[in-house]
Amino acid sequence: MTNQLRRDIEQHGFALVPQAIAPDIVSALLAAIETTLDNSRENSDAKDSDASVRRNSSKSDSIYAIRNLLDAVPAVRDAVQSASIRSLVEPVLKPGCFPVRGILFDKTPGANWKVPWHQDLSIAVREKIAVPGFGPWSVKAGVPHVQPPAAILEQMLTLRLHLDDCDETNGPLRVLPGSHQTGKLSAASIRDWCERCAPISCPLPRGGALLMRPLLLHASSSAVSPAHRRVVHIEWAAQELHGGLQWRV
Ligand SMILES: O=C(O)CCC(=O)C(=O)O
Repeated sequence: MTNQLRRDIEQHGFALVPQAIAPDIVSALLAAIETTLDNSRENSDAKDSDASVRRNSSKSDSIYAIRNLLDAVPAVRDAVQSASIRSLVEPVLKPGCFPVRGILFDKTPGANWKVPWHQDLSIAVREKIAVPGFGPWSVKAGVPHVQPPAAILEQMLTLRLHLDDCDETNGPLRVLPGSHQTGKLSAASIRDWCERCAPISCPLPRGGALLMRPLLLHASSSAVSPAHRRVVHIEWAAQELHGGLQWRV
């Protein structure tokens, strides 16, 4: 299974693991996330309410993402170090690999979003330092982000843990297999990929996981029957950055 996983990721840029984490880990993650969200809802009127919790307009019940997830929900940081999770990531990267960024994505009736075809090009770093090959820079939820050279993204892996059943009706991720192999793509190349490659939909049950390369083209539609679609998205790396730049871990 491990070899197949490695081959799928190398060749297609992704692999689906329908049973990746035990039900008790899913429940513990959900409880920890709910506690964070309850605290945020209580403070949603305060000026300094946590910028990591992303809401659709100002409605406190329509939360669609938590950025800086590894800091915002420490239980996620612990869970991703569990043997079941490391056994998925290590064979693809290497035993010393480490999580570098976490985001919770949710879709709900109040926040039923969609995203067009794109690659994940940004990484979170501790501080902005000008280094050749890195840029442009941005700030997301108070954290400096930069687009690194493709060679760094090619050595990373994203793990998407599903905390709810996600079928074709609630906006599963779609991917274009093989699109991770040709570096950062221009808008014209993305259009070209969309025309000539059949998308693969990635529905998964609660407790399932999608492993994917950040450079794999992916998109998702709004849910047809919106219900929670909570996904813990964790990016992993296995090498340090250079030129004084540091991962924000
Ligand atoms: O969860 C989704 O549907 C999309 C997430 C996304 O856009 C991303 O991982 O970059």
